[in-house]
Amino acid sequence: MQTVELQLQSDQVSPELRELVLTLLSASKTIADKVRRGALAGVLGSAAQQNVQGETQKKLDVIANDILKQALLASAQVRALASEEEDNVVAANAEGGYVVAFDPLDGSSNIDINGQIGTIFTVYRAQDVASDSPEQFAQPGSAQVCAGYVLYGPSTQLALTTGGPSRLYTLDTDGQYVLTEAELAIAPDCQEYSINMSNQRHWAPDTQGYIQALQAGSEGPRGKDFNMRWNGAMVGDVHRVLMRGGIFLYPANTQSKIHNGKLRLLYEANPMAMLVAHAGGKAISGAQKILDIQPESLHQRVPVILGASNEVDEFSRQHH
Ligand code: AHM
Ligand code: MG
Repeated sequence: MQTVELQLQSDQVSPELRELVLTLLSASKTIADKVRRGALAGVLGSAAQQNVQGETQKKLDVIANDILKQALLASAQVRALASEEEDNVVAANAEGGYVVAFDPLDGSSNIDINGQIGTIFTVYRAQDVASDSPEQFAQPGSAQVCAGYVLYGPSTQLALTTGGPSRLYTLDTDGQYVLTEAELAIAPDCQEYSINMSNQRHWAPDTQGYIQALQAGSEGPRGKDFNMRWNGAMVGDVHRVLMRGGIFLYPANTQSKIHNGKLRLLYEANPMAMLVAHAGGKAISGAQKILDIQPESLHQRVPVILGASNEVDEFSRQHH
């Protein structure tokens, strides 16, 4: 039995980063416990307040954010943190060598239906600027030292990379994350796609053409049938891609509110792009690799197309 603690040691992850990852995981276990108890823990429903992006927060968004924030503020390794649920960068320990960004509870609309939800996180090296400066996070995804998510599903699972392979762990009843897939690998070809079809009329013509070709199946230009799956939680949809392949898309949208896609670069697109890249897949925003994007603001949104490498290439070929 290989616990995440032992695996991080054998992967020669520095003691400081190890400590930081274990702090994140300890917080995730507290969240997992509340998620599991659901209505019994009084965590369902709306918090009757909005975040900086104008989204109504659920109680569990706020609870998960507070659990992670308190844990990270108490860590000697953390210089600053950023969260979907925090307007600005929050300063932590001036001596810390790392900064952490997270989406405390991804897939908020699944909370009240007992659907898949998760915590997405990423770690960068702290920069030589004020702890609470947005510059701490003005680093491209290629500079991430660690990325992962915890999926609160029928099992609680952790996908994690510290620069080597993307690995999968499962939370045991004794509170240990145990290695269950040493190297996740996304096959280059696929027959499954994941997209919110209700936005179809708002997509760019190239995106509409690409999806129409998939829908045409074996009679169309692609010459094969495709299936479609959509969890409504990125963490669940990307997990499926990591487990059995496929392509996930949240493309640009002509609706003004999500003109540049819905998903956030810092704490959604980048960590997922790193996990996918370290499992042999690709992640792009259109013309650019997600991991190459130079961030312009903390809560910046980007189109996300990720998964099977040949399928992502096929999407690119149809977008000029
Ligand atoms: P959230 O972080 O507030 O939960 O929003 C992000 C989620 C993603 O998990 C998911 O891919 C997307 O929003 C689904 O959005 P929609 O159903 O509006 O298309
Ligand atoms: Mg999210």
